Amino acid sequence: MIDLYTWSTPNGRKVSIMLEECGLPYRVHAVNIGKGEQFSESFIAINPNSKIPAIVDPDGPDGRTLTLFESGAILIYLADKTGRFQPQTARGRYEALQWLMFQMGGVGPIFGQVHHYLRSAKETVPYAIERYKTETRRLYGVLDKRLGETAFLGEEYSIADIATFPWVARHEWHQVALGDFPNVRRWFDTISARPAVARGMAVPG
Ligand SMILES: N[C@@H](CCC(=O)N[C@@H](CS)C(=O)NCC(=O)O)C(=O)O
Repeated sequence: MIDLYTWSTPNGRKVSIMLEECGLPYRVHAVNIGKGEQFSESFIAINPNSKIPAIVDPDGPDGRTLTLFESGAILIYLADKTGRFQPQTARGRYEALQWLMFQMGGVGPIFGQVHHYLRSAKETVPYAIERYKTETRRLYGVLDKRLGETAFLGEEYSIADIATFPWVARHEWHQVALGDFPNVRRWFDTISARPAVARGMAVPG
């Protein structure tokens, strides 16, 4: 059984959604990042970067245990392990990976900065709020254009959508009205209706 180290955040929920979608059995270990549990010696042994999510799969490549951090790497690993949620053609696979990396390098870090400056910063920093909110809306525009051309970010529902969904689910946190981006709204509603997504979004309980 896979051990999942996670917390109630978008990066953690990417992995619980994927595990639910794949029907893989897993055990949840809640790492309370508000209390600093990510800095414990036992967790640093799993992720030297002190961030959730991470997994330990006793049935890794060659039948040996695999310990993995970085949500994008975990999603690719689980897609390779199961042969699911990534297109089977080389072209389709690279296209899905492109949108997965767009999430990892753009959506996650930028939306995260808006959340920080609007909800957690010890002082109000108008320049930072403006900068990251503007970039967030620009990224929504990119998503909306793509989703106006295709049903999902890749050519089919894939790890690219699974990575992006939990961040868009926090649209109220980054003060984006989904009605302004109708293609993102349609995509969001479609994915929200998947039972595995609802279960993954409820982790850790
Ligand atoms: N690039 C990493 C980011 C992971 C990340 O930022 N995790 C956050 C929660 S969403 C965390 O553990 N924060 C605790 C901290 O920064 O101390 C990934 O995608 O796995």
